[in-house]
Amino acid sequence: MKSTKSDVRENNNKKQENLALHTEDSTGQPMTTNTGLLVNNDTSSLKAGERGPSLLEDFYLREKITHFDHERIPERVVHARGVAAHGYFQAYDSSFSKYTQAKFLTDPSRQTPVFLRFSTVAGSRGSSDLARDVRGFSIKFYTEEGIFDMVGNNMPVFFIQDAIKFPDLIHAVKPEPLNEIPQAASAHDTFWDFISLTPEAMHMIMWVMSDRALPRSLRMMDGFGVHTYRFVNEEGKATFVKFHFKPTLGVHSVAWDEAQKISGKDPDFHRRDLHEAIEAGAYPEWEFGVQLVAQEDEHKFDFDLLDPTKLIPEELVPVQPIGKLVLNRNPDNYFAETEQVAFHPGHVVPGIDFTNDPLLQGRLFSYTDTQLTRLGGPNFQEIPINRPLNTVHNNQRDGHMRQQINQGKTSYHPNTVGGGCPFQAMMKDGGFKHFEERVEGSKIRARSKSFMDFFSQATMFFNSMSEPEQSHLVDALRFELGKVDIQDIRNRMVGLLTFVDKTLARRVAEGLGMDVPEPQQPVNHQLGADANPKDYEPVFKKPAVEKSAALSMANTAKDSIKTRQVAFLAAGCVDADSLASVKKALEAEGAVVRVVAPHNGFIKDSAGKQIKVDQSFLTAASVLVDAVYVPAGQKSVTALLNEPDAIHFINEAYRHCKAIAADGEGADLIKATYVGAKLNNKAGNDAVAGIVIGNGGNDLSAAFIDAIKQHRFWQREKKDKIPA
Ligand code: HDE
Repeated sequence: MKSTKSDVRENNNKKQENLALHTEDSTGQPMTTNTGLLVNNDTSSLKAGERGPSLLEDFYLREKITHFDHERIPERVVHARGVAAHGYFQAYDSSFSKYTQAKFLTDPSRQTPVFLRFSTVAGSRGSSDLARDVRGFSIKFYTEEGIFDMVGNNMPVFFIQDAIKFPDLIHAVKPEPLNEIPQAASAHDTFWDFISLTPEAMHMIMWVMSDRALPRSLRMMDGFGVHTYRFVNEEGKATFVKFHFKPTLGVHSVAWDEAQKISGKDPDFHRRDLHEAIEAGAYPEWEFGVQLVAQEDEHKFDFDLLDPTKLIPEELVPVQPIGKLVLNRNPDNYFAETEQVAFHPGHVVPGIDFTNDPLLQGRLFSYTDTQLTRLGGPNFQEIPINRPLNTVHNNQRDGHMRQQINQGKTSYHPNTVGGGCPFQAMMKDGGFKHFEERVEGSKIRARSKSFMDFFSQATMFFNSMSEPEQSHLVDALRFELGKVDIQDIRNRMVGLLTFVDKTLARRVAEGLGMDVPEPQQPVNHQLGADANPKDYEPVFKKPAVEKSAALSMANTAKDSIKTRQVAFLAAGCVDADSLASVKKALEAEGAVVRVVAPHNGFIKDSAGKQIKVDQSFLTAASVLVDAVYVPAGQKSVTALLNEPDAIHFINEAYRHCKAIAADGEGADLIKATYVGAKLNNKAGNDAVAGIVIGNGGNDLSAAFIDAIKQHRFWQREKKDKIPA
């Protein structure tokens, strides 16, 4: 269903009305040219005779082809691949008005429209969703006081401390210039060359090599503002603030082997998942929370609050919930909305201000600058998705693609001819007052010496992880550095890892078949040629917090199977009750059941009822689902036993540590796989964790639901690997 001028649907809000003014629905409409002329023939060009040359005079052909020729715009230089959705934010109460005058954060009666765009960073617009990468998390809040953009990531820290290094970082990670290889992957020489010379990146490297870089779903990942910002209250008093968005479904990931396979089976896995969940009414939700630090406590931590490679451990400053963010509507048009949306960390509203984080400061320049080219000129704020709720009045005029038709004679201020309008608003009526920070200092091109601890939080992150998470991180580094050809780069990287954790370095070195290099003082290459390295020596210290529970995904919410995809493997004569009862139980909990069979169309169950097949083994894959179930039914199971893809399905689901259930004869299929031997011999231990076998009589649904809630049984990985 499309929203039209007269049909404003669902979360009926001002932004939607505003977008509806620009939305067109062609249902029941004749075709026209861009000048409004009716089109009678859209299939043949104008020719001199049926077999003759086409005529230049064919204005319709010319218009159509010309428009087509210009359909593409430059993709974003970073974060090119993205997907977005509409929704709203609502504060829980007014308690934060002590800290901020931002009304959308303190007035619980308001629902502020939002547009959230998720992205990967390195890949092109057509790359796979499952790249090992940071995910962008950008929210446009259309508040009554103007637009606030929270342009964040799914990881709370960043690679570099100063914006001036951003082009270098991105040039290093993007495909190598001589052959444009590899696409959407950091596993190549230039990235690791740069990182091995940039010790400040080590904390972020821990995050990007962790499972956080492989989200199960965009709906199951955190969002962070990364930089320290400021809240400012009505009295002008400021408080430092870090932004957090925690998903109600918990933070979950896929396995690396799985990610690579998904990239082939369904490169649109994440965008499809988001679209389908919203269409099904399973609206993704995040709790917006803040960490607050009083102005006078600025120097109380063992790191600098302005250093974007550091986070504030939640043990030191808890995250306080401020409200809920819900996504409840898919865009009507990908290009018009998701592609043309323009975020900017400099879009703030009264009550939210910047700090002097040197990474943030550089970003304040970059976004408008890049959008001027990407969106074709200075009027991109007039594109419907970018417009604020209120009407814009100022003296800016003209430029490419101007939409607003300004009336009157004046376009300057002050004026008398236009009655002094648009006039400057009084502060009491709103507007932005910059926090009056006292700034003093000599002009100097240098890095703060308080930024020189590169390792302690990397160590804290590694310490905080569960054993399987640590193993995944080791494997990730082995994979990435295994793709590096230049041995010196591997040496430098493993050398840097020794400062994070010696065992980590040893395990990575083992995988690379090399010795751990003698620990050497890491050289801080990020300094100017004339800087005295002695002044900028890395600082080595123990992390203030040894382990932080919030950093491990093992501690995330595991209380729901909502939107989880469960494959039911079945063939003709599948036991009617065994299929229907489990399906009903899972669907009642919000899971999505897909019947996978040897062929498309329909199969008959044991009661003779037609069951619709959702996918055949040709188009289905275990990597695309969260759990697998084999219902009872002798004939059905015999057919599946003759289907190598069914055997592979189970083996692969087992390898990726997913919940697996079988009922009655269904257990025979499990026994025919690699999993079978484990069932016979080792019942009750890690090898069979998450496997639920029913005897055809009692209902296994409850046990299966509990298993799916766990997301993964990583403990299985400690045992022998399954060749799937
Ligand atoms: Fe960005 N970044 N960035 N970035 N960034 C862009 O803006 C930039 C940084 C982030 O969904 C660009 O419109 C610089 C940190 C997201 O449309 C560009 C620096 C964080 C998105 C740009 C950074 C981000 C962008 C490219 C170093 C996390 C996607 C297209 C100072 C807090 C926004 C565009 C969307 C996009 C510049 C660092 C997040 C080139 C110079 C740190 C989520 O302007």
